Order: sequence, then C-alpha cells, then structure tokens
Amino acid sequence: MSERRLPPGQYVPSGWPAVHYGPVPRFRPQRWDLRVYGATAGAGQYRWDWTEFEELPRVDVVADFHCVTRFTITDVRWRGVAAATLVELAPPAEDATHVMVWAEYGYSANLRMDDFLRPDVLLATHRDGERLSPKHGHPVRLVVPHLYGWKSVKWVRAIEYLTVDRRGFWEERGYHNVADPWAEQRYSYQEEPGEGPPLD
Ligand SMILES: Nc1nc2c(c(=O)[nH]1)N[C@H]1C(S)=C(S)[C@@H](COP(=O)(O)O)O[C@H]1N2
Ligand SMILES: [Mo]
Repeated sequence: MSERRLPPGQYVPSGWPAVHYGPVPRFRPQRWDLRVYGATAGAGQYRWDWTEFEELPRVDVVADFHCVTRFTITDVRWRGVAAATLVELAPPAEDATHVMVWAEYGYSANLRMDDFLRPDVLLATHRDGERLSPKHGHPVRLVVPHLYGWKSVKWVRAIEYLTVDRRGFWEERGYHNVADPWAEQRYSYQEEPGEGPPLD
C-alpha cells in the first residue's frame, strides 16, 4: 500500500461525518431550481428546473475531501455536473472575478473564478454511485476538493457572479477567504494582503 500524503494537521476518521450549520432542508422537486445571476455576460439570469438540471452532462471525479475540523475523507467518488459546464452555459461578464455559491437557508461560500473553474469542481448529485443522502447535500452540492470543506456548499440553489470579492458565511466568521488545506489556510487572521476583502 502506498503512503498517502495528507494536508498538514489532517487525519483519516472512520465513516463519513456530516457537518453543517442549521437544519437539513427538504427537497421539493417541483419547486427546486438552480439559478445563475449577477455579473453574467448579457446581464441576464439563467435557471434550470430539476428536470432540466438532470439532463445536463455528467462527469466523475475521485478526490480526497478535507474539513477544517481536521478530518480527511479519502478517495470519494463524486458524480455530477462540472462547474465549468455551468459557466459555459451561463457565461460570466469579462470582469467577473469571483463567485458566491448560495444554498438553502442562506448559507454561502465565495470562491475565486479560477478555483470554481478547476476541472475537478462539480455540482454533485451522487457519491460512490448513489444519490447523495439529505444530510450530505441532496439533491445538489458543490464539491471543491482542493479547498477546505466549508467551500463545498450543500443544497446549492444559486451561483452569483461577482466583480468584487465578498465573504461567504464562514469567511465572514473567522475562516480563511481562500482556504487551501495544503497551505493550511484555516483562519482569516492568516490572510496575506490580497487574499481577501477587508474584515470589519
Ligand atoms: N449548506 C451548507 N453547506 C455546507 C455546510 C453548511 O453548514 N451548510 N458545511 C460545510 C462544511 S464545514 C463541510 S466540512 C462540508 C461537510 O460535508 P459533509 O457533511 O458531506 O461531510 O459541508 C460544507 N457545506
Ligand atoms: Mo468543515
């Protein structure tokens, strides 16, 4: 067995903990939609209902998942729609530099557009061949394997294109704006100039 490299300060637990703030939302397919809005190329909005979303092309990604509370789940097999596919279908304005990913109940996380467009970033519907369970983000969750887990927004409902970076839910509550686990970017006090909007 080859030795696996984990980001600093991480360990592999048994099982797969569910981590979130607040209740698990109920999925109502008739009411669900995914919207892209904000700084789009034509200033318009895009919307997919559940049937339309299910028809988008799928990709598979195998990746480790790192939570800032220090556990790493190894070799998770995700299936879903590549974030880059959505961005192709809903082109951003030239000056869109970041995205805010919005969930049910107002949870959010911000990402640099370059991070969002990485080929292993997806809006996942399945894990290890099965539909996500409600507590792990059913029907659709973001997966950003190269950043700490709080950026992997569960129960996604909208993507907002930003021309100026803005902090999401945890980013404005003391967590790092960029969140690279290999650089151990856990907390906002570690941010270097240029890594995040000013904190008030
Ligand atoms: N909507 C929403 N998404 C969320 C969270 C949350 O509180 N609300 N928690 C994040 C955190 S901190 C982590 S580590 C991962 C955990 O994903 P899991 O519960 O599938 O392990 O979900 C992220 N996505
Ligand atoms: Mo987390």
